[in-house]
Amino acid sequence: MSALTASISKLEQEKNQLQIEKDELLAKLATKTITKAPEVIKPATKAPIVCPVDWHLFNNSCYFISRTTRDWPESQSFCQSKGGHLAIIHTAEEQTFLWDLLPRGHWNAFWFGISDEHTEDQWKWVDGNPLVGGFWEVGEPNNHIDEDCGYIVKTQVMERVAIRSWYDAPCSMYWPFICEKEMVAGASTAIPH
Ligand SMILES: [Ca+2]
Ligand SMILES: [Ca+2]
Repeated sequence: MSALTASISKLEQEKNQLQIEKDELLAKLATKTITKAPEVIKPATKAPIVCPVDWHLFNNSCYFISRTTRDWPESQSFCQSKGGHLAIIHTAEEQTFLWDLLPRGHWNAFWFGISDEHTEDQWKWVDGNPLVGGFWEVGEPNNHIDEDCGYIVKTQVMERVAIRSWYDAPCSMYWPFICEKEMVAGASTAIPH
């Protein structure tokens, strides 16, 4: 009888030990399942912005330097027909990027997206925001002959610099112009012809 009791006691000990091992194995399995899950989720990669032919990428915008001439309102209409607007230039880096794209000439002038046509000497961008700072030539803007539209000049004179190249002129002048179109990474880059 006592031998039988001892046998039962031994079997119960073995049962308890097996229960402990089973719990440990289940715990290990649970850990493996949890740590494996994140590997399945990969971060989505954004497609890079690609500008159409004749458009140039800077930050998240594409820029177009026209070869034809228009007055300032027609220039803005042309840019809008491409889903953009006359260029809005906020930083010296952006100004310098555009300057480097422009060809030199006797008096090469290019409209961009600023005017004071609504209130004299209150310069506004084509998106309605007021100008802060700017890259005017010394003595400009001077409203010399009722001048309400902004343009950039690049000449053969090498001393001229990007950050002092803005002038004002009558909006009816016919000049080439600079369009800008803000782009969204991964979105369609189609620009209507
Ligand atoms: Ca003016
Ligand atoms: Ca002027």
